Amino acid sequence: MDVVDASFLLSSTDLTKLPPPAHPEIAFAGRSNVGKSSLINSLVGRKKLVRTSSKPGATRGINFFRVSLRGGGVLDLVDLPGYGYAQRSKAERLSWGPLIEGFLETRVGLRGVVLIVDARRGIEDDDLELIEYLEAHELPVFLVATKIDKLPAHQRKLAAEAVKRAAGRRVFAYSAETGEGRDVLSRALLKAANISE
Ligand SMILES: Nc1nc2c(ncn2[C@@H]2O[C@H](COP(=O)(O)OP(=O)(O)OP(=O)(O)O)[C@@H](O)[C@H]2O)c(=O)[nH]1
Ligand SMILES: [Mg+2]
Repeated sequence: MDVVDASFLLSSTDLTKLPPPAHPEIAFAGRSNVGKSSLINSLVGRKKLVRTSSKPGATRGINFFRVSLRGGGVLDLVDLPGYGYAQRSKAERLSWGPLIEGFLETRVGLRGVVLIVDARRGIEDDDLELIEYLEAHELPVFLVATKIDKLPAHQRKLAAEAVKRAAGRRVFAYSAETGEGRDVLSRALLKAANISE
């Protein structure tokens, strides 16, 4: 992704306050602490665009980032709050479903969802549920196995293959730490957004 400019637009838990759909959007979803925000920073090549944390629950609302690309294209990247984090308040956990589902069902500019899993943990039930939901809503899914750098080199391919088998779909191996997988995923996302490089 040849980024000219990247900036934070807004964060909200209110679907009516999100930006009007001016540009193609790509959303990033996954379990809490899996590395969603780090992946956005890595894709965009800006270390501190999105706040990351070693503690789960860092990303709360729906966060919009706007990226201008060298060819003139503009893409909105949407960081979604993670699921599966037990320490959140009950009210927050209960509000997650309607908020995310409302987002996924109403954004007319949404071109795909990057679903991120930890390469070491693989696919879990809530990830599979989200994949089924996205398929049912005919939203393109980009399944990413991230933190691949945390595995010894000889286990990386096996781990990615295990995720692929469990999900029955293509998987992108990724590391926000080393940048592995960045170009392949970038290309797939730009294609989905109909932006030529
Ligand atoms: N080694 C390594 N660490 C990573 C990678 N991606 C993320 N991390 C680390 O994992 C932790 C969580 O990363 P975040 O990007 O904040 O995760 P998140 O999914 O946005 O978390 P929430 O917003 O809390 O749901 C941070 O300490 C990151 O530095 C990776 O590819 N490799
Ligand atoms: Mg985050």
